[in-house]
Amino acid sequence: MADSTKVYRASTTAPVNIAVVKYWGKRDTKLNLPTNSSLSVTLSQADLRTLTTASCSASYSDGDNLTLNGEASDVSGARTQACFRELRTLRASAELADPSLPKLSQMPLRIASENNFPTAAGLASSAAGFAALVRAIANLYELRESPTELSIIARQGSGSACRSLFGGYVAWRMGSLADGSDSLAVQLAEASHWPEMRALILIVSTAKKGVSSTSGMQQTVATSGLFKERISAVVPSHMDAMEEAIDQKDFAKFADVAMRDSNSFHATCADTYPPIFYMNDVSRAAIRAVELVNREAGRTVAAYTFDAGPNAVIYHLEKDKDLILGAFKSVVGGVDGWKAEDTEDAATAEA
Ligand code: 2P0
Repeated sequence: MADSTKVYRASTTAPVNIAVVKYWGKRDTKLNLPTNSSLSVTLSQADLRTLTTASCSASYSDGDNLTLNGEASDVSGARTQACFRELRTLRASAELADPSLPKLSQMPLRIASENNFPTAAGLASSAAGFAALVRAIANLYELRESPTELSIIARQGSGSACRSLFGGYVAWRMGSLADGSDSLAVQLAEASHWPEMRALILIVSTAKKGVSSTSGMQQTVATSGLFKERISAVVPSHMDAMEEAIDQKDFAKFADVAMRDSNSFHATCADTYPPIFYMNDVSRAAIRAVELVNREAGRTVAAYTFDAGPNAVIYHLEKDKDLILGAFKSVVGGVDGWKAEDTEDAATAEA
């Protein structure tokens, strides 16, 4: 007889990823199906990651529950429910195939998640959060699905989460099917392919963003003319060029595409009606600092990218670290409102 007090448990971590070709726009809001493919670099788990423990037991009498950094969080949201449902369905079919397996799919789940960085920092916490949630439950259920198959589930939690199932360089292929079964993440290269890659994260503001990504991108889809050009021509060419740059470890090309894609994304935000502004004066000072350090070096040593907020991520190679840190101390350090910076090794995370 099954032991009704037994607690089954599994833990995992998932890294933060920062897109260098950005996801912005959904063709299906329920399944988080995007209007374009995207590409990210995963940050080192030593610096930025979510640690999640999933457990289940027939003795849990209070239903499914979730804590984030020690505080109770809502599990009733459609996104969390979609992840639970899909993972339970996979476990239930394994239990059907092998009746000796304990019926974990029928037990309440408890999920405890902790970030090792401030959630308020405006970094992509939902990406690491949903990736860790999905992987922790998949481990608990001993599912055999690959990270790419699990990415289809994580995507339903938060679009960008599908890219955090892997370390290194990751593409989210937008797919074309209505059920989302081909909208998934694939690893393009391990972090070890280009171990010199680094990212410096400049925290401009820890304030919560004014317009959430989910609603911002829908406003852009509905109102921006520039957006049509972005998804039909700009992003497809950026995806090709970025994959080549990574394959060839060509930093100048990587930087050129990353900066152009960030600019293109923020231009479509400005072209949204009413316009959306994520960058502020300090963000723009960071862009000028990158331009200056590249000009003074006589080669491309740094690339900026900005997500749906004012914080800058500056990509550079290890050999140029002192140059980059120096540039940001002297050029941006004096700007009012500059809060703190976190140095960060990029792309050394292993999935
Ligand atoms: C990205 N961002 O590619 C882009 C760049 C923000 C700017 O993915 O609604 O939190 O959960 O699918 O994934 C932020 O959007 O949105 C995002 P949902 P998500 O990283």
